[in-house]
Amino acid sequence: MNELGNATFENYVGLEQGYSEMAYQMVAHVLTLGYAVMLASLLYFVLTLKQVAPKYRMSNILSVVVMVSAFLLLYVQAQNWTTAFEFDIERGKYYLASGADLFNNGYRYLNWLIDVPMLLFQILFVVSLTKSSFSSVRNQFWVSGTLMIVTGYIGQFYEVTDIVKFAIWGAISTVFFGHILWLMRKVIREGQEGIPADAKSTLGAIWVLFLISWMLYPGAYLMPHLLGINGAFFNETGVVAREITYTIADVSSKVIYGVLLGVAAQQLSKAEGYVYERQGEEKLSV
Ligand code: RET
Repeated sequence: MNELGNATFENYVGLEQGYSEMAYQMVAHVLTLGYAVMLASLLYFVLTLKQVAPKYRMSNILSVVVMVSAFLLLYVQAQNWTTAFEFDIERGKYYLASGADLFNNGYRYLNWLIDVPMLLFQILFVVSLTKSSFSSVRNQFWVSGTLMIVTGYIGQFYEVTDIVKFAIWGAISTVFFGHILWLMRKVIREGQEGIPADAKSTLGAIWVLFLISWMLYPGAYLMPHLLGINGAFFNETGVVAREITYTIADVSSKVIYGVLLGVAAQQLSKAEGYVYERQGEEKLSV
């Protein structure tokens, strides 16, 4: 078993058990869906830029940055899957291809390194902080976001070979994650003060979405051991479950989050007298 070294469990499954047609294709398809959604949403965020007052537009711009980086890295992640395994006609399943790169979710982690700070900064352009300082919150988001990902990235290499290191790096990462959740809740609470009811409830929905979608990532990290260490998920079902979880998490934490922030920004813009439908009409009425 040791010849795979620090490879992640997808490779061990591909070496010994192999992937059925259904499992292999489900992963290939869900990875493709992931990057297709990012490209489509890129257009959405560009086209809705002017629907909000100028001071809120940075939120859309950051969504555009997130979409471009996610599209590229998820595309490479999908290619990594299809080249790492090949169909063996004798055995009727997909096995680890010889001579190709092994599969690793690392492209995702690298994508988060860009996207996590962007997603965290993004909300700061929509809410108005009453007590906290913008630059202090921004720096804390950046430091904890980066450290959470780097420590998790190191940990995921040990998911098969050294469960203790896997757990320790995962635990360190979780400390930074806890800090991010605490800070985000504070930012949203402050942002809800003194704004119209509709924008307030949109921010409430953003908090719930944030909490659920970000929790899915540690769930995917733990996936091979979620039903016992090297247990009932250490197989193709666990691999499919991991990629589906990542894709749901990505679409929720990047796209739906960005759309909801845009809705909040529209509600705030309207309350401040910015009416998108009337843009250009002023010139006619003078
Ligand atoms: C890791 C390692 C195990 C422990 C924890 C993790 C948290 C990851 C998170 C990632 C969020 C990513 C997002 C990406 C969007 O582009 C690193 C899996 C707590 C919360 C939002």
